Amino acid sequence: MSEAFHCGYVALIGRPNAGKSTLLNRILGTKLAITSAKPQTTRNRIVGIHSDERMQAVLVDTPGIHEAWTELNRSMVDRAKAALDDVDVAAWIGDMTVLARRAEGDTPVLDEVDLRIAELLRASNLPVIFVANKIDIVPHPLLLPVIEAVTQQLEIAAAIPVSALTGDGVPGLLDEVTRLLPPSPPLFPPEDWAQVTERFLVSEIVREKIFHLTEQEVPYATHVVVRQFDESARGEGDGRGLVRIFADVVVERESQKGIVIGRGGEMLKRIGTLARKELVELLGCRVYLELFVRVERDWTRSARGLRRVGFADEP
Ligand SMILES: Nc1nc2c(ncn2[C@@H]2O[C@H](COP(=O)(O)OP(=O)(O)OP(=O)(O)O)[C@@H](O)[C@H]2O)c(=O)[nH]1
Ligand SMILES: [Mg+2]
Repeated sequence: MSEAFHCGYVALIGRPNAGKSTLLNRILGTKLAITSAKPQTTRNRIVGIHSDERMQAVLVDTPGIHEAWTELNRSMVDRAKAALDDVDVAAWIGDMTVLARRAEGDTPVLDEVDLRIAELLRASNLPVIFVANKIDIVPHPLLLPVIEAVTQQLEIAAAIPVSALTGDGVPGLLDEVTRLLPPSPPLFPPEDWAQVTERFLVSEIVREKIFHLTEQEVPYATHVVVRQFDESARGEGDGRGLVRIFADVVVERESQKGIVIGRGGEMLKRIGTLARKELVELLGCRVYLELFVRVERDWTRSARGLRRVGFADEP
């Protein structure tokens, strides 16, 4: 007897750095979302699709929910919240390295931001899976008090310990997702795995290298805009074609421009080299990448600034 097929949307929600994007990539088995050890890496809603023989989960990665001060941060948090309006299930990704440490001490396990997330999820009326992430580095006995603290705030459908890094626990998470998604035929062909443009992926890959290579406020003040994506010489997918990409790296101060370019252009060269290597894999052909750094003064601080750099039009 064959079981009904399940399909629907799942939002990955949580604080910055919890491992939402790492989990998305792990489930898809490929890199879609950029990740970094720095918080607030993801700024958009990024949609990836997991299909197997019993279900299709349309996964929506979101920016981390945090105390937002600038217009950019507010806009990121708004996008995360809005994601809850369009999904069937919410997965609350918790960073156990943070939560379990609190459980061990005598500070409350959930802080103000965590409580706000619980409140948002309660108000959404969605079935919630609490995903206890990073269990590869947290002793299992510490999970229980964390899960207890969560269930005191919110009725959850399940609590699943996972490691997005190693994949441990992820099959069990997908079982739970299947159970909670409504019976429905697939919404997308099984070969579809993402709903993003190549242009967007290109800008994200460049931005990721900036997150990895620069410090302090610089990654947070940087936006990447693909100005030109010329695939007229892309060819037939035999790897010999060429895509020419011209992208702007937008920062908000002259001093940041200096840092991104580096002494003798050395930093920009490192960013470009690492990004280009990954773009060759992504696009399956040779890549010419030219980066141009420019200043859009205080762009993160106003709605007008977000519009000027094009962030306001992104998903
Ligand atoms: N040890 C360990 N590290 C993890 C795990 N999952 C994620 N990380 C690390 O945690 C950091 C943050 O991961 P991301 O996936 O970028 O986190 P995020 O929740 O998407 O963060 P934002 O985009 O900033 O909201 C990275 O350094 C990851 O390698 C895990 O299961 N175990
Ligand atoms: Mg992320």
